[in-house]
Amino acid sequence: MNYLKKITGVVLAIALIIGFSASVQAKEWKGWNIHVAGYPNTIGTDKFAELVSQKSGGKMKIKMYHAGTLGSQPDAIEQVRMGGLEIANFSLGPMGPIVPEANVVSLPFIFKDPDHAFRVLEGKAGDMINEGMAKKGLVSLAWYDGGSRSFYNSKKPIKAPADVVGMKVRVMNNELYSGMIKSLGGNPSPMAFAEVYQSLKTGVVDGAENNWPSYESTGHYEVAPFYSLSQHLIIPETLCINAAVWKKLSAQEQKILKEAAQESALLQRKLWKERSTASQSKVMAAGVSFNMIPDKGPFQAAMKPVYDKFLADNPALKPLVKMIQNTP
Ligand code: GTR
Repeated sequence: MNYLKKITGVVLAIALIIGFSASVQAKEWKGWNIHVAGYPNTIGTDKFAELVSQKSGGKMKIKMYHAGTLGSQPDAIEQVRMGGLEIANFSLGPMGPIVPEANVVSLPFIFKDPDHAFRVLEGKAGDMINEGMAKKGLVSLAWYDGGSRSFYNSKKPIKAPADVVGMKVRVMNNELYSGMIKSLGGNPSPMAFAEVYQSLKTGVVDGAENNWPSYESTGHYEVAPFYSLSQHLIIPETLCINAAVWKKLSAQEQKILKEAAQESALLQRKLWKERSTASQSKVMAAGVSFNMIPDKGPFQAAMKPVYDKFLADNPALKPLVKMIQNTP
């Protein structure tokens, strides 16, 4: 009898522990971020971790690992999906090959400007992207600004698609970007972010494309000083969490994460605007040759095969593409 009581006691204790840990975080979560100290996303994700700790009275802990120290972005996306990492700030660019709904933002020129992208994300199209991510094990908590990306290279100003012909251009890992460069007559070279500086420097690639803050923070401007304002891609970023971890949290804990993420996003977006201007000034002062592209029409027209292939491969995403294009 005594023995039975003991067993029942142990079973009860285990049940209590399991029940409890289902809603209270037991270990410190690991967060991935690709950017260096002082970058808007680095400050934003640190703020997120700080707010989560504050709002949970120290019960929920996140340690952010910056500068891509926990691996490349495609690897980190897998890690967060599988639960090796819990939290991350990802660009939707490298997520596209895994989450088809998220890939629509990587269609060149789909957004009018970064504010248009945020209006889209706040509407039904954003819900569809969220659902697509959730199906693949990622829950988006907030959207960060990724500005708009333009071409830069070590050879000459790009003014028309003809200037890209024969150029070796680094792209992020996503067929859409390779298609984009091929459609302009260039040779795409998919490569991890961390390898781009050296590749530009040694001539493995002639050019790449990114927003002002990344062009500056990576030092790419030192080795590829021609920046041409094509603004061909506007790729929003997400602050996200592993879906299995998310599902185990109590409603209160989920609320804490959401609120902290939204607050951190407001900060990131404010800092983003400031950094974009500051980065531009810095690279210009360092002697970058910058040009506008008054007529982007030929670049947009050249993207027809990219859209055609994407829609042929993903017919179910046609309504989402239309929805984005029709969002005022
Ligand atoms: C940055 C972006 C990173 C990464 C990088 C790249 O603008 O914030 O997440 O995608 O571009 O070009 O690899």
